[in-house]
Formats: sequence, C-alpha cells, structure tokens
Amino acid sequence: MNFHKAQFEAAYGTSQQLPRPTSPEVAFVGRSNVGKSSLLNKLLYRKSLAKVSATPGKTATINFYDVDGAHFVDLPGYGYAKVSKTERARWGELIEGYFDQDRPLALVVALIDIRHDPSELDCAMIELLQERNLPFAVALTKADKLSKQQAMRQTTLEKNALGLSADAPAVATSAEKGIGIDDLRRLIASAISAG
Ligand SMILES: Nc1nc2c(ncn2[C@@H]2O[C@H](COP(=O)(O)OP(=O)(O)O)[C@@H](O)[C@H]2O)c(=O)[nH]1
Ligand SMILES: [Mg+2]
Repeated sequence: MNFHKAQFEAAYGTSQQLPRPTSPEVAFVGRSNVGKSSLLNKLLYRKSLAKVSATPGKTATINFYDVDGAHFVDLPGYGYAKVSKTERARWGELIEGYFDQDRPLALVVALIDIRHDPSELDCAMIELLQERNLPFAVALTKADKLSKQQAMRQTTLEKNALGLSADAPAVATSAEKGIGIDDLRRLIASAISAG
C-alpha cells in the first residue's frame, strides 16, 4: 500500500450525506486535540493535508481521504468542553451515524494521548467498537513527551485501563518525532489486505 498516494476527497456535515462505500475504510477517532490531524499527515507524508489546529473544538465534519484505493476517514474529535450542546449532539450524530451504517471497516485507529489515563469518553469509544465487533488498534499519541521506558510502561497501563488484553494492538506514536509511524502503517496495510 502506497501511503504517498493520498488526496482529500470530501467533508460531510451529517451522516446522511456520507457516500455509499466504494472501498475499504480506515477510521480515525479520538478526543479533540489528541493529535489526530498531525498523525494523519505523518502517515501520509504530508505537511497539512489534514488541518492541525491550536484551537480545538471547531465545527465537526467527517473527512474522507483517498489513500491508494482505500478511504481514510477522519471522524470529528470528541470531548472538547467548550462546545455548545448543539455541537455536541451533532458530534454524536456523526460518529454514531457513521458506525451504524455497517461500513466496510478494515480498521479503526483509536487515538489516546499517552500522557493521560483514558477519559470516560475514550473508554466509551472503545466499548462502542467492542460492542460492534469492529477491528481496532490503539495509537498512543505524543510519545515524544515521554522517555522510551516511560512510554512502554504507559502503553501497558493504558491497555489495562481500557480493559484490553495484553496482545491487543497498541502503538506508541509521535507525529513530531516519527515514533511508531511505520508500525502503524504496517498495521493499517495488513488490515486492508486481510479484508
Ligand atoms: N509533542 C507533540 N505534540 C503533538 C503531536 N501531535 C500533535 N501535537 C500537537 O497537539 C496539538 C493538536 O494537534 P492536532 O493534530 O490538531 O490534533 P487533533 O485535534 O486531534 O486533530 C497541536 O498543538 C499539535 O502540534 C506529537 O506527536 N507530539
Ligand atoms: Mg484535527
């Protein structure tokens, strides 16, 4: 799979607008500001295909990228405290609407900041994925903020906190330093070719 072959396809503001699936999908979920756009850019060898923002909580959309015949799906970041009730409801509609459509998901990449224990919303997200029997991998972001040893220890702690087994796929990553990016590309590519 060639991660260089990436282009933005479209942004959708409601789940009803989502196109009929045409290729395997890899969805990215995580709380707002977790580093999702940065990780997507890093995976796709790009500087700003996905917009990195210093101000979280912008209008929620589902963004589709075409990546060498697969779709990477950037789901709106959750858990930003300062958004309105209406905006939060829209977030719920988008995410649940997406997962309720029985889409051809090769993998869901669930992003969690390696420095923090999973939030209630992170745990709810993982539970939603488990309930629906969706294949997922955890990407622990901003691993450059910890030493290698701390990062390994924290990876184990995060998995335990999420109730995942020791062999559940979890990768410590850094968009800034490139840590774990090749491992995550391999996970994604093999999930797509397995499907
Ligand atoms: N140290 C560090 N900071 C990061 C990393 N990835 C993202 N950030 C920072 O975290 C903030 C949010 O990043 P962004 O990619 O927009 O997160 P998103 O809201 O999840 O899409 C920005 O200030 C980024 O510079 C990383 O790997 N290491
Ligand atoms: Mg983003």
